[in-house]
This record gives sequence, structure tokens and C-alpha cells, in this order.
Amino acid sequence: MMEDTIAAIATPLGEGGLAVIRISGAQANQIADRCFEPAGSGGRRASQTDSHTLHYGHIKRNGDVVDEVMLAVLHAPRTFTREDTIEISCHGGLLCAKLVLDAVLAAGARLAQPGEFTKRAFLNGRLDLAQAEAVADLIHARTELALIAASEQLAGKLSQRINQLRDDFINLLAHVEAHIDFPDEDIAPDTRGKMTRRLEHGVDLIDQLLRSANEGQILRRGVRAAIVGRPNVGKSSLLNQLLGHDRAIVSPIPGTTRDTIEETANIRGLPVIFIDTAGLRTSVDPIEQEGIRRSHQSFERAELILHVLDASEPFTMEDAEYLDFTAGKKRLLVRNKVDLPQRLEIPEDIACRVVSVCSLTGAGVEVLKDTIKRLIWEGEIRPEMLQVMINSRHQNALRRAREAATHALVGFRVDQTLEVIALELRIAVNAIGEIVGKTSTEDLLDSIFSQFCIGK
Ligand SMILES: Nc1nc2c(ncn2[C@@H]2O[C@H](COP(=O)(O)OP(=O)(O)OP(=O)(O)O)[C@@H](O)[C@H]2O)c(=O)[nH]1
Ligand SMILES: [Mg+2]
Repeated sequence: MMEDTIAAIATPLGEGGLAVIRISGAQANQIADRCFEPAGSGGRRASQTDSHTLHYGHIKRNGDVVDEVMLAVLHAPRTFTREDTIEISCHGGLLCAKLVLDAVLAAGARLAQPGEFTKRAFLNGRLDLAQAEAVADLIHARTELALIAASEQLAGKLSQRINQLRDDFINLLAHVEAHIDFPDEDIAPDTRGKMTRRLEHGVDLIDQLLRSANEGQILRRGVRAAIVGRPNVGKSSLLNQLLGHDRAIVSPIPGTTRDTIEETANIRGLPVIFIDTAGLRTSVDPIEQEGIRRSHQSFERAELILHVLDASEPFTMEDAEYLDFTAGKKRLLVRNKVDLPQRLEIPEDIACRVVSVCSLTGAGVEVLKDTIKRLIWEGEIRPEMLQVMINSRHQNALRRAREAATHALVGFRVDQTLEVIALELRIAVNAIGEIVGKTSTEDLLDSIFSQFCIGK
């Protein structure tokens, strides 16, 4: 498959000033020669020009001009995929880009699969697997912090740590195997002790990396926060305040919000997906009933609950029911409408943080944001934490490595045979290697790269 030359639109589909079509593979220059005609007498064909140069001309198909473009020629190996690469900047808009792509395909390229450019970068040794994943994270980053974390990973900070860990285990394994090969030489007790300590150290390092997993999850995919409460207490108004724009319809009529509305906001650097829900109440309206059913679902999937109360009304039975529902979740009581005469008394036995806001004016919303941030993320976000944010695939591999390493450790302590210890160490080495792609199967690669978008 690597023999093919692939092409795809690398920019998002939609209207824009420019679109970029990317071509990569051994035939990239020849394909460009077939469909690109340089303007002016001095213009040279892609295959005859220097690397990293830009050319003005036209994309043609069957003799007709398709578009006026700039064509970048990048010769292997100094390219993202380490293959010959052509990047055509054409006019934006769906149709232009598609026609140029069609011309490129007609000239001999094959349409790339999602993530195939990055997969080639990996297979050609330009990136390791953790770095390739960082490319996807970089593209999907929703906050600046997530972006920093992804760039650190792309720069190889995580890979360095993983490679070092793997080297340590390989060293240890080599030691153990040397003793298996020369069974006459007994392992001195202090050698066994040294090996045990090195292994313990390795397990410590794995634990440190595993601890960063939760934080990595939060930065990557955000935290789901459901805004719940009785009808008309101001849930949608609060959502709009948190987002900073009028996303949801607000009205004095109870039961305004029917469907659940999801929108991501950047809360002190953390991506938080707020979900505005229909106020729960007994209703005969089938549409509202469906909305209420969806609210229940959002409840269950949310990691954080913002329970909104109307401060101008007394505490009701329904409010108490909500509190029963959400018991066991991270939650926050939001006392809304503090601008009106106050009649709300929150029962004292409710141990829950309370923040007062006015969703009409936005008063108190900044304090609310601080409180949300503290509930999701304790302490500071330190730069060194961002270097090694691991994702769930890494987490899974590290867990397996940890389990095997622990078995090996027990093996040392109970004088297990060296063969058994070596077996466990090898499992650990392989599991750690999966993270950077040193031990990878075709299935694993497919599952990772298929999560990319086409053109990446
Ligand atoms: N005075 C005052 N009115 C508010 C405040 N927040 C919301 N309101 C008003 O309360 C009414 C209901 O607001 P919504 O945001 O639609 O309430 P909701 O909880 O989303 O209501 P449903 O979607 O029907 O469940 C609207 O008329 C808002 O203008 C506030 O802080 N002070
Ligand atoms: Mg609403």
C-alpha cells in the first residue's frame, strides 16, 4: 500500500479563502507534472524544481483549466511523510477543492484514507506512535492547555520517558537472561537485590505516568457538566452566561428548553461541555416528556452537576428530589436570581458548595467558573504535567506493563525461577513498546489512524 501515491483535501470542508490538496508518495512529482501547468515561460515542472519551492500556475484536466493555484514542491525526505510531497493551494470552497482533487486523482493518485499521511510519517520513522497520536490531539485541541500538552507530546517528551522506561526494562531483562544462559553461575544475593530495586523503580515510573492519565483525559475530551433544575429557574440563562453568547432560548414560560443543548466552553483553560437540560416535571406533553427523558440521560453521563435553584422562591420538594438523584456525583448548587427578593433557604443538612449568581447580568459567574475549575482540577496545572499526558491507549498498555512488572517483582522476592521472571519482563517490555509503536500490530495501527480525519 505504501507504494501508492495518495492525495486528499487537507483543509476542512466548507467555504474558505483557500483549500490545500496534499499529495504524498513516490509518484507525487509525476502526478503534479500531469495536472499542473506552470505559468510564464520560466515555469518549471514539479519534477524538475528544487525542494521546498513554490510555483504559480494552473491545474488542468483534459486540457481545461480547473483552477489557478500555488503549488509547493517538497522532495523526500524533508517532508511530513518523508515521501515526495506536493501541496496545492487552490481557491477555497467545496467545489473548487473537489475539482482539483479529482484532477489529481485522474492524474494517478489514490484517495487517502483517514490518517494515512500521519500513518506514513509513522511507518517511515518520522514520528513514533505517541507522536502520531499527538497530531490528532493537536488538531482536536479545544483549549490552549490541551494544545500545549499535544505539542509537548508531538515534540517527543512522552516518547522520551517511555523509551527510557523501556530501555530500563530491556536492560534488566538482558541481565536476567544472561543468568539463564549461564546457569552455573549463581546470582549473587546482592545482584538479586539490585535487580529488585531497579524493578521497583520502574514500577514507580509507571505509576507516575498512570497518574497523569486522568488529567490527560480531562484536557483531551473535556468534562461533561449537566445544568439541571426545576423549570424556569434560569438554567438556559446560566448556560448563555457561561458560554458568553446567547446559545439557548430563554423565556419566562416554564418548559422552554425541550431538547438537551451541548456546548463546550473554556473554563480557566479546561474544556467543559455544558449540557442545558429540560427542567424535570410531570408533563403530559409528549415532546416535553422526551426532553425530560433526555435530561435523565444527561444526568447519568455527566461528571459534574450544576443544580440551579431559584433564589426568589422557597426550596421545594422537587429540589430535594434532584438532590437525591445527583447524590454521589460531583455537584454544585447555583443560587440564581439573587437580584430578586430572596425567599430560598437551602436546608442545612445539604453538604454542597453553593455559589450565588444573577444570570441576567452575569454577576457571580466568574466566581462560579473558578469554583467549577477547582472541582474538576485540584491544584495548579503545572507545565511539566503537560509533557506527559497519557491517553487511554497508553494507560491500558502501562497497566499491563505494571501488572507484569509486579509479577516479576514478586518472582524476585519468592525466588521464582529466572525463566518465569524473564517471561514477565518481556511482557512488560512489549506493553511499554506498544505506546511508541515499537511493538505494534496492524490492527492497532488501523484503530489509531482511522480516528484521524482524511487529509491528515
Ligand atoms: N430576575 C432574574 N431573572 C432571571 C435570572 N435568570 C433567569 N431569569 C429569567 O427567568 C426566566 C427563565 O429563564 P430560563 O433561562 O429560560 O430558565 P430555564 O431554567 O432554562 O427554564 P426551562 O428551560 O423552562 O426549564 C426568564 O424569563 C429569564 O429571563 C436572574 O438571575 N434574575
Ligand atoms: Mg431552559
